[in-house]
Amino acid sequence: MPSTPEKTHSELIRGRQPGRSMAGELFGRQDVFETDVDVFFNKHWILVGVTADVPEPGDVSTVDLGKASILVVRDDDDNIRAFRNVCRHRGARLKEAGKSTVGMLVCPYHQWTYDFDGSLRHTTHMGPDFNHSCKSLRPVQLRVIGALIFVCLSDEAPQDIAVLEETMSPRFAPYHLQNTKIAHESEIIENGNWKLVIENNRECYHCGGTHPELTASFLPEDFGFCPDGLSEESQRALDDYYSRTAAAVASWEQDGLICDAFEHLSPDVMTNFRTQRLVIAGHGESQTMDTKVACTRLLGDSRRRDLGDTHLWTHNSWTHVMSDHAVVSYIIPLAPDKTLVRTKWLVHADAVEGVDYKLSDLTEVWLATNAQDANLVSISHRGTQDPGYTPGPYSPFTESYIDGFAQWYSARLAAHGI
Ligand code: 3BY
Ligand code: FES
Ligand code: FE
Repeated sequence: MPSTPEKTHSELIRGRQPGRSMAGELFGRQDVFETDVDVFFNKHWILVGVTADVPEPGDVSTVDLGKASILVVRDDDDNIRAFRNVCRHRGARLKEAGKSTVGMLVCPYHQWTYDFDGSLRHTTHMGPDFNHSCKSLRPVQLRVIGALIFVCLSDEAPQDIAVLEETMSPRFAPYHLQNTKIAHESEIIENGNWKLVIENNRECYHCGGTHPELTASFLPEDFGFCPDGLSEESQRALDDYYSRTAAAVASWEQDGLICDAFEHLSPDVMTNFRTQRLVIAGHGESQTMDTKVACTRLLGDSRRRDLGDTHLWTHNSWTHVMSDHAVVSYIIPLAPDKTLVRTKWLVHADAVEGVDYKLSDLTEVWLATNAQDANLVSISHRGTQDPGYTPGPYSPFTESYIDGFAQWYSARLAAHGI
């Protein structure tokens, strides 16, 4: 019997019923994965690190992304630059993934030597007529927003990165995020498709049942839109949250701090993001187990500990900035069922471990949350690959951002001819 031909990527995505989850093939198929990487990671702006990855001139951070690899370098004038990690001689990788410090960028193969501005400074055996000037490293477009490093591998980088920059620069400014250091980093290879990682990050339907550490400090706003199932206790907690929010927003605005939600998520945008200053529960200071600051050396100049949580999510990252520390996570797709999640905890550059902060207090909430989410991503990936899976309905109250993500995903593929 002839087998039914496989659906195309386009048929799969456009066959999705509005309000329902995606077809399993969109998470599991190799061809879909390759197109996703090409469109969403090679043609859009992606977060690949923080300025504290390269704190001093000559520091290099190398990020591998599919077949591509990117060198992020701090030059002698403290500018951060990005280049393709490909030698202009015969193409060897200049640096392996990870961090290092160098005087110049020297190719390990035949020692072609590049300056931090990418220009080729030195070669041997190439003869007197060899023109060095046309063999600079290929630059990669880069924007530093707060401390976040975004790059775009495409020559036609989406222009609406300017919206992200204009929106986030003033929100991040009070925290002086470039004057931070990495107190801790973690890497998890999650056993699931990158879209499941992002979907999971865009809903907190699962938070109450999964994240006891996070929910000590985190009260998602969309919790309030659920019209059913709220116990008296939850309703009281919610009323309390709304009155706290109103009071906190009034006092933040008095201090000139930007609070309102800004969403750039519709299918016609290229750079997909959301931000808002969220109220922290309990003592209202930080995403810690006791909801107080984990680091007594605060970020920036403010002496206020109750600055809430300025969150930002993009299609490959999520960031939370509080008065005492920031947590930045970003994802790199590795395979249809494997996604690397890197997380960095930032504190004031002068903060001293054991004096100003205890590492376990700083990292406890998000280490636990990330591990819990990794498990959720794994069980959802495996379930969607089961022949028994059929797409199910999103909650209109707590999963609307996932439906929005699917619409944006579809529109961006269409814009690239898929
Ligand atoms: O679970 C997640 O990935 C995120 C963390 C905060 C709530 N949730 C949307
Ligand atoms: Fe780099 Fe030859 S490939 S110097
Ligand atoms: Fe979660």
